[in-house]
Amino acid sequence: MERRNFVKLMGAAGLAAPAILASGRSSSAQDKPTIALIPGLTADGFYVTMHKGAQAAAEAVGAQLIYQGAAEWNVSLQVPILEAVIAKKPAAILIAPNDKTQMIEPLRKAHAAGIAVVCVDTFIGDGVFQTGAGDADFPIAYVASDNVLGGRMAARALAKAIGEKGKVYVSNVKPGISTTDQREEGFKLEIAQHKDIEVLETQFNDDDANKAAAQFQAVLGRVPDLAGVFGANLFSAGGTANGAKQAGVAGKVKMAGFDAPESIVAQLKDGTFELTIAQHPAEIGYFGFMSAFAHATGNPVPTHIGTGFTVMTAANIDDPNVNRYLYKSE
Ligand code: T6T
Repeated sequence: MERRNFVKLMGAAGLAAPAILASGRSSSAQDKPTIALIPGLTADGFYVTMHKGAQAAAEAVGAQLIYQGAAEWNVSLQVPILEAVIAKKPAAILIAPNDKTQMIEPLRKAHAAGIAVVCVDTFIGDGVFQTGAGDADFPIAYVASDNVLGGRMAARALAKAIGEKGKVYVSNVKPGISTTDQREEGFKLEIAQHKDIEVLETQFNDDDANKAAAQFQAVLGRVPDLAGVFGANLFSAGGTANGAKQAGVAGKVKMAGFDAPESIVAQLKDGTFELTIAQHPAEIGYFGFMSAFAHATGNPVPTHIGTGFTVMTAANIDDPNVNRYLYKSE
């Protein structure tokens, strides 16, 4: 690392002789970059937990974090928030874009204003950045779970739970969201290896758990021998589980979930879910913030950081090494 960058990083991190830097300038809070985090939406334990990870990183290096988001998953609500954040001129913006195509132009404005963009959780374009190819490769990094793999993991578990045969469907948010598109892709790629399982048409719920519940009941009405469902995110899984409970088939129609709100504990124990795939949103927030901070202090960063999963089942949910990955609700 160049000495100039090292001194900057150490100064910003509060690790160097704090009062006076080599230049004689005093180190103060104003020297430290301000970094913003814009979640996919605020009312979601996944992003509440990501915020905590980003806050921990900000405190570790003594930098400022701005957190601002919309209450719903909706591009037309996320764009004005992005614009308001750009006006504050942070050094970098971490964002979970609500749509992989529609958020490209709004984010290009941040890039044009000299603000580094880091995609966390969801991406724009194809999620491969800094290659010089395509029109959406300007973000400096993408920090997220491997969502295709997550979909495959859910498919394998669901296939086993239904005895390798029968009809299943995916309850999903809406097309155009990188994460949930990739989960569905991974799910279908894996199920294609299980010849006696039929995947029915995907049900899109707009991130509305009530809609996911109603859709479950409508599908069950048409397909009484429905064997299983993959709920591709927190609201899809939670809503579908409620639908199954109301229809009296919780535990009979097998369910694989994605995400880990606190309510999942009881639903694993009572058999509503076979498993859920917990992401590690605090890691995403922490490493997203650190990537932005490193860049803002003149240091190179990897263009992609993959974070992990924890598979939660009734058998392991009481293990503290597992339930520490439950999402925080506030
Ligand atoms: O599954 C997460 C996130 O990864 C996805 O992009 C959107 O939905 C969640 O926030 C859960 O509600």
